[in-house]
Amino acid sequence: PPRNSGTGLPASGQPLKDCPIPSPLLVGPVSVHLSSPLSLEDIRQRNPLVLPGGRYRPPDCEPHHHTAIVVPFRNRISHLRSLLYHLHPFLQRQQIHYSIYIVQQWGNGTFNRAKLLNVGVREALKDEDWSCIFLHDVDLLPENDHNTYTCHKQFPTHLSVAMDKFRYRLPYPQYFGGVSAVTPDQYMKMNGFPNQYWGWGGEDDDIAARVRLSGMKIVRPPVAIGHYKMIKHKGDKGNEQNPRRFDLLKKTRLNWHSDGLNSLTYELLSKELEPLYTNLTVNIGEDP
Ligand code: UDH
Repeated sequence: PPRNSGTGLPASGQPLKDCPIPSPLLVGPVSVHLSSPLSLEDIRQRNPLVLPGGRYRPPDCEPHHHTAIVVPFRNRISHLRSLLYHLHPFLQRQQIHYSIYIVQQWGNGTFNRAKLLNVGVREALKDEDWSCIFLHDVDLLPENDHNTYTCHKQFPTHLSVAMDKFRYRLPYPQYFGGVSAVTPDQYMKMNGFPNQYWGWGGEDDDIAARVRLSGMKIVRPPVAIGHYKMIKHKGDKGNEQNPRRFDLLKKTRLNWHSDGLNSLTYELLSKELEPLYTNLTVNIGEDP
């Protein structure tokens, strides 16, 4: 039933029943095809219940989870189409309340994934009291909807434990890249993510180190469930390997208190509620 936006109740006036756990809509493993992704308009038509900004709430039950998906982004429009095509139905089958945020780095300066993630978390929390924030690369497509996009109460979660690129195994024990999730409390506890990693590499290992240094650990779904397909691509212009990453990683222990959420500065250039996602365009400055 349609909701009455003033009261949060359905138009019938009756409060909704809690969504069942697990969701009866789950199908388990799905095959992900990457032939030509549909146009954004086609994807919108296939997802009629998604509201502007890429928001969704299950229409007939009260969700237990409120998840913001934050995607660092620049110049990957075909990957974005594939992600939206795949992720909207996937999340709706999980019966969660969610919204998708694309955090787009403005300009041609060196890419900075972790800083964009910091911006996305901060901006998403201005919209809603999200219980969980997903940090999601644009080129990773989940292959099993039992991999729920929800957070562990105590500890940060790493979801992309079995990527086809790494022959469906964890590449190394501390790996935290690809798709991971934190609650706002966990994010605060680790002082967010580093702002100083310009270019490819290292920032995900820094984030994993922060988890440990702030007294937490990483939790993961079973390998059989955490399957992801990565869309093949070449290295991006403006995201060359960062030669400083090894030196930076040696200093995480010293720097994590002073570099992160508490030192984040940026200029939000625009925020647009597109039909399938919220687009944040941001000036995060340049590698000094
Ligand atoms: N990203 C962009 N645009 C860029 C760079 C990165 O959107 O120009 C985002 C995107 O969400 C991507 C994520 O940052 O999924 C991580 O970047 P990545 O895909 O480059 O990292 P990954 O380790 O890729 O997944 C490594 C393959 C590069 C091939 C190098 C060949 N030597």
